Amino acid sequence: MSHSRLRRGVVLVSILVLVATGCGDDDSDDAAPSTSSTTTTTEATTTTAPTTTVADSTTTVPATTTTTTTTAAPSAQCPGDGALPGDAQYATLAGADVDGDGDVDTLHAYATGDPDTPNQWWLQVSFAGGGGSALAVDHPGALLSGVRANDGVDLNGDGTEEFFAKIGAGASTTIMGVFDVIDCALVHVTIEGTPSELTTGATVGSFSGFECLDIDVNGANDFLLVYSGQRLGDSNDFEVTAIQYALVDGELDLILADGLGMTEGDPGFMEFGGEECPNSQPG
Ligand SMILES: [Ca+2]
Ligand SMILES: [Ca+2]
Ligand SMILES: [Ca+2]
Repeated sequence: MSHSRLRRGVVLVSILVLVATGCGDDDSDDAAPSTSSTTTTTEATTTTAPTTTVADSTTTVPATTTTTTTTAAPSAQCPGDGALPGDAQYATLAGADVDGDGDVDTLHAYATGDPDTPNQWWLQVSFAGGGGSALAVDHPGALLSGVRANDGVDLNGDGTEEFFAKIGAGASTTIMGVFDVIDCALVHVTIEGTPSELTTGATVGSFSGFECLDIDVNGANDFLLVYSGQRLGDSNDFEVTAIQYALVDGELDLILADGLGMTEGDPGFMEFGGEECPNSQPG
């Protein structure tokens, strides 16, 4: 008896189990998937702002500044270097229109050699139109007295200026040279083939100097008059020599030489019809 109940019980239990499991299967089919689709829609907040690069119209380069002037540099008027050398000492400055073009050209006097003990003096012209020419001054007195150029003067009325320069000195006299420019070259004007050395000054027993002569009185110099006098003994008489020169092509050509005795204090003493040349005296 107890077995049948037990069996029945088992059957019931199994049925219940079957029912239970059957219902479980059905429920599992109906169960909706709880996985909610969390599709995180990424918002397009990263909208890159349009960088409107507006061209600044104020920075427009004017076209006129782009004209590249490629004009070639004008050639120098003369060859040579018109600049002072780097080792120039005691340099001084003057001016003369050596080519007569209306522009004043620059004159330099300077020394070279060891600092403070130069062994060579120079004269130099720097042309206003470019280029230059230098000339060594070899007068033995130059190293003691120094060299200095004066401003220009037209000695022969041809429209170009020559110039005097101090090239030496004695106890009571100064030695002046005459200088000219020929074909872009600075030259020491010669007298009978030797560089001109005009003495100016006076002692008790002598005097010397030079003047410019404008024979036809037209305002243009014609001749250079070089004079000197030596006292005759203890008298007041001087033996005077006066020589007229004409400047031609870098040479002072002899025109007239006079020797005449004059007495100090007499009318005409130290007067030879000319006038002191402009820019002729040692500065
Ligand atoms: Ca000139
Ligand atoms: Ca001249
Ligand atoms: Ca004249």
